[in-house]
Amino acid sequence: MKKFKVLILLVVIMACGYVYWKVAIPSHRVKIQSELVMLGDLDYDNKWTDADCSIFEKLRNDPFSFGDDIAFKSDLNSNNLIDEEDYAILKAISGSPDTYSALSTARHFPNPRELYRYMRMDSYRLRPLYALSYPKSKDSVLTWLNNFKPSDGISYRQQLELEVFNEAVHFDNAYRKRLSGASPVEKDYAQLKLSRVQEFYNNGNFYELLLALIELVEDAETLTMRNQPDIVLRLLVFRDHIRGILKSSLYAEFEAGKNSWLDVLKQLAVFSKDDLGLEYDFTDMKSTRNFANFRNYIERTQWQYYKTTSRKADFIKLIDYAQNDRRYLRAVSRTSRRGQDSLVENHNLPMALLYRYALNEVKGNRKKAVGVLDETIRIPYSWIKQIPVNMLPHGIAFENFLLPGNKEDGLDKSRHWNVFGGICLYKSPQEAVDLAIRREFKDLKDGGFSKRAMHEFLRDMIANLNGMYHVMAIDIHLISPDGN
Ligand SMILES: [Ca+2]
Ligand SMILES: [Ca+2]
Ligand SMILES: [Ca+2]
Repeated sequence: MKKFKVLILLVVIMACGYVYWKVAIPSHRVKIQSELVMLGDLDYDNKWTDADCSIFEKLRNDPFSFGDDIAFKSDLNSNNLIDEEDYAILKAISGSPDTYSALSTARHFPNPRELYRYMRMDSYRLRPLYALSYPKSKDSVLTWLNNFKPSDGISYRQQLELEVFNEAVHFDNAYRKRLSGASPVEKDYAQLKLSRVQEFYNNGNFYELLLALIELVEDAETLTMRNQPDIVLRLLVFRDHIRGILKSSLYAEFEAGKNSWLDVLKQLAVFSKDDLGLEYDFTDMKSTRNFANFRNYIERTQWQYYKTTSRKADFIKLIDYAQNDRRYLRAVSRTSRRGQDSLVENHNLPMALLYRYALNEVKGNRKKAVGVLDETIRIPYSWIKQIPVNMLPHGIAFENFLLPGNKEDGLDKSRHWNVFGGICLYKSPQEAVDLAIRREFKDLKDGGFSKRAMHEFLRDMIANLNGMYHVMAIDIHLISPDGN
């Protein structure tokens, strides 16, 4: 009996303890990890010293060899620019016994508390734009850079000018690092693009100038034929030949009804044989697999493995990037009216940027990066579930706003880019091209070989080839972070 009483007592005590714990003890309902960011402390020793000033000077010369975290901490006046005032503030506080005495010497000066930011560790931090006087502009390959000063102000045009200057400095640095190791083909390609840049500058077309510079930066920092089989470069040759078909008189005559679809495809077969050694007889095409499903091409378990082992945090970071990064947002905003981008030029740069970012997140594992992209391109199921079926739009905001494309493209080209790029990794570039041609041919046939279906056939092939080339050729370690 005594034992029973003790047991009851114990239960009562435990119940009271539980109630007290539930009701009286405060709990952290939201799990947020934050950190204290000390602006200007560029060497992370929790002090402002001359060492921080000398890092700032290095950053002035070669800003993009420093990561986003250092760039963020260099914006001491928090105006989203790395500018001369930031340097002046850093100089003043590093030479003072304390920040309050630095404050007393200047009328407009940050309060000490303004130099500390308490921030969520997973918050997206926009990299401030470089707006210092750039010492290497005098002998830059961009001859106009020396005289180019973004005008003061906060209008759309002035913002574009700031971004152009930032990207020009970015390119100047990347170009210097890449030049000695570049092959003659790479140098020729760069020269071609550089003359376009000059043209945009002369015309004052700052938006196109910005995108052309971003493209050049991406080429210089990541694109290489090093350690690649010869076929990778030939994918690009084949793509340019398909673009040539779209501009040819042969194609114009097909559009005018004077040529048949077979004439166009015979020309394509000549190129596929010359460029890649792949032969086709389009009067006798056999499809051996279910071409309706992309992933039937791929070792499905492997593909699934890479997708399911990707962390949720990677998807969130990629979406954060796509929603916030200035360069990506500029690139993805280049859209045109229906039918105006017949060579599928608007589409490639944003896809290459997304892929590079995903690659960085998964430490250079290409299969993983393709998996993360593939998962992000799909419409999140939970979104669909929230929308009544009869209200469900054809294209949901996610793909239309975060992914590139024109009115006629939707998410279609992005999937092509990514999936056929993935097939290069899982199988081989040859097999990827072969599957792409057969897949698109089936679409063409289903479309009754109409003008519209032919146009789509060629455009899809361009997107597929762009993906294949970039998935293979982008190397995120080409220029190492320490700038060597
Ligand atoms: Ca320091
Ligand atoms: Ca600043
Ligand atoms: Ca298609």
